[in-house]
Amino acid sequence: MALLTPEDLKNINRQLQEADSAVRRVTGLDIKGVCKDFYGTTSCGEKIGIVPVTSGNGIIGNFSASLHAITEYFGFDSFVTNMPDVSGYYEAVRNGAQIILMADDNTFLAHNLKNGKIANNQPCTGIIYAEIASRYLKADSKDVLAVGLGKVGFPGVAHFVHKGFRVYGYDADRALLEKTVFSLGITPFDPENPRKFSIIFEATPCADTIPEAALSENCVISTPGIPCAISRELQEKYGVELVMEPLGIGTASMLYSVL
Ligand code: NAI
Ligand code: PYL
Ligand code: MG
Repeated sequence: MALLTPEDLKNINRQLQEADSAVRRVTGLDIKGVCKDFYGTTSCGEKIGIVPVTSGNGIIGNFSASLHAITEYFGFDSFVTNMPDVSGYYEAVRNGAQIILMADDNTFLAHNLKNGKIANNQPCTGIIYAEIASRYLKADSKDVLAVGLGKVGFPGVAHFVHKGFRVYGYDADRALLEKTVFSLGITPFDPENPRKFSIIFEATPCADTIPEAALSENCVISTPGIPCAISRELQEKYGVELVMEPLGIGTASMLYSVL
């Protein structure tokens, strides 16, 4: 998994506010509104315990603090444990946490201890970015370009297919592309022979993954991928509506899915 850096998480409150404005322009609802509507759940200020985890590459600077800011932004009552790992988990439960948030290098989970529901960040992120893009108020068709079909991208693409969108998919890994074409019935996108889209979904760990020829004027690019899939110049040239944020939208999706 491509890991976040402390730099990605700088000014998380500002990044969240900007993402909220973009989601409102794209869908007419804010992030919370899309999550509530999609999952059919509402939050009542549940208590969340955030447990830092030291295994593998260890603690990421700003990670727990960002989760604290994000969960408070969405109206939850959260705290970061003083101790990491198993001791932190014990501390979170003893201090009344209803939901646990914790991540190692492979899995970022939300576990609701009251109802037993558990969520994984990768599918929750793919699904909510796809859901946001699928609601684009100015979309000119139900055609979607999806770039990156991995652990975040695949569930996002499956979600578009489930909602009746025609997905044109691309991944640099030819075998993965063929597998996805076969399992989800999508159409392979040929970057050598591109066409324009008003809805684009991207989930890769690379920059500049979307060919200019695929951009239509005022298209939406909904992308959890870090770094950004498109340069600022192209964004401005085509008036792209960019939905991109490093942690909060996916975390909101996880939390609303376990309420
Ligand atoms: P993954 O490694 O499972 O999938 C990435 C896919 O992108 C791979 O299949 C790879 O072949 C493909 N790819 C790489 N370069 C490409 C290119 N130039 N053109 C087309 N395809 C290309 O990774 P995963 O877990 O799906 O994560 C994707 C990105 O999403 C990462 O940058 C990760 O950090 C980010 N992420 C962001 C979150 C958020 O809340 N914003 C949450 C979770 C992940
Ligand atoms: C959840 C993110 C989104 C992108 N990549 C994923 C990532 O960076 N995962 C690793 C999270 C590790 C957290 C670390 C800590 O500070 O507790 N163990
Ligand atoms: Mg990217």
